[in-house]
Amino acid sequence: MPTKTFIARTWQEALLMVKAELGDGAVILTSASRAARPGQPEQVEITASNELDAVARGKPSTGGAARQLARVYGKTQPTPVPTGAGGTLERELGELKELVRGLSLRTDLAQSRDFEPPLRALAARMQMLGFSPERTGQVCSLVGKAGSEAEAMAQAVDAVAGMMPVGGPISAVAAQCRVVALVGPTGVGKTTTLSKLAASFKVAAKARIGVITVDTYRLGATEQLRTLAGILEVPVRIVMTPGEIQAALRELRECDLVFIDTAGRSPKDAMRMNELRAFMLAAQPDETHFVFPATHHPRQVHAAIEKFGAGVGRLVLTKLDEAAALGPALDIVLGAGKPLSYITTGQNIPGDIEVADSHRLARLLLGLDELSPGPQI
Ligand SMILES: Nc1nc2c(ncn2[C@@H]2O[C@H](COP(=O)(O)OP(=O)(O)OP(=O)(O)O)[C@@H](O)[C@H]2O)c(=O)[nH]1
Ligand SMILES: [Mg+2]
Repeated sequence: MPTKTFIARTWQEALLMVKAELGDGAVILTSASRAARPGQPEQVEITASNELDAVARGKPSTGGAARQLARVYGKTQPTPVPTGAGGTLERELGELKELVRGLSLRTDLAQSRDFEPPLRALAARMQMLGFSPERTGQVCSLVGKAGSEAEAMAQAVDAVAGMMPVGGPISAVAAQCRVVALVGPTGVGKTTTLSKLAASFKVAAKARIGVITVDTYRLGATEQLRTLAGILEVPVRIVMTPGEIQAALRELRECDLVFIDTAGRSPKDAMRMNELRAFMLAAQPDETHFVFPATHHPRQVHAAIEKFGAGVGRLVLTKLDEAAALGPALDIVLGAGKPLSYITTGQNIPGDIEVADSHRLARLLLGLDELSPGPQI
């Protein structure tokens, strides 16, 4: 089916019609509201297609709209309308509300005389990629006069890159025993990221690496690091109490870099958070990186990072490969209020990690770059 237009009384109704007829992979191409005629209710109109999915999967396309997008952006990677597959009704409703907010913003853009067609197309594109209405508006206002959609897109890359704070990689100085801690909520990828970093610095930079783990709570947590340490031949110290951490650091003082792996903590668990703070106070790391996944909702990041304390200097954004849409990553980074050090893009050790680069990230978020293979660290 090339494209289909749905007319309804409300955005929610229209979106439900899109989903029912075109399925979860539907992509909204245009939207508009029609002024009510005397005695008749106002109507909204959405034109959507489920064909862009085929383009994204590399299947040949026959329809005009998909080809048009592919032509305009060179590489087309549209994101399906988020529908919260497998989620609760509440979550689906929440996502629908966000979609409606996004559509309202697009309608505003479409109705504003200040916005030319290239800018309106950019706004539609950003909505498809999951950018929040606020960021879409912000980026569109930063894009100047654009003669074409491709030009608007190029300016949008610069605008998103300019908004994306990056703080550079870990600085390893030979014989300075730099201590780097990774903290964050449970299961976000701390140990995996630490393993990638330890392996990269050991192999590529020939740095002397040491590892300390204070994660003795989870069954098998220390095994994860012991296995890695065995393969890489790096010393590992397991620390049970904050009092032991200085002794472990003294033992590893010949290393160029000492990584500290911490237990995942729910920011809501005050007792465990205090324990973690006591470990960090005793360790006094030179760098503390907060690990957070691109799969979590941006609204969770701010409260989480605040609970982990003022010592957090940089953000590691993990699991970009698992995120349904990458647009929200901009809100995660801005919500965290910390510059990015690394992004991770898969489970492979040490391959799936990159030093955060604002232009690469902007191109990823805007669907112009592929996740892999990324630049090696
Ligand atoms: N797809 C994907 N999976 C990842 C990535 N990073 C980590 N993972 C996976 O996420 C899961 C949890 O990773 P861990 O490194 O154990 O997470 P953690 O934060 O140390 O977990 P806790 O110590 O239990 O708090 C594992 O299955 C990892 O392989 C990534 O960038 N992409
Ligand atoms: Mg862990």
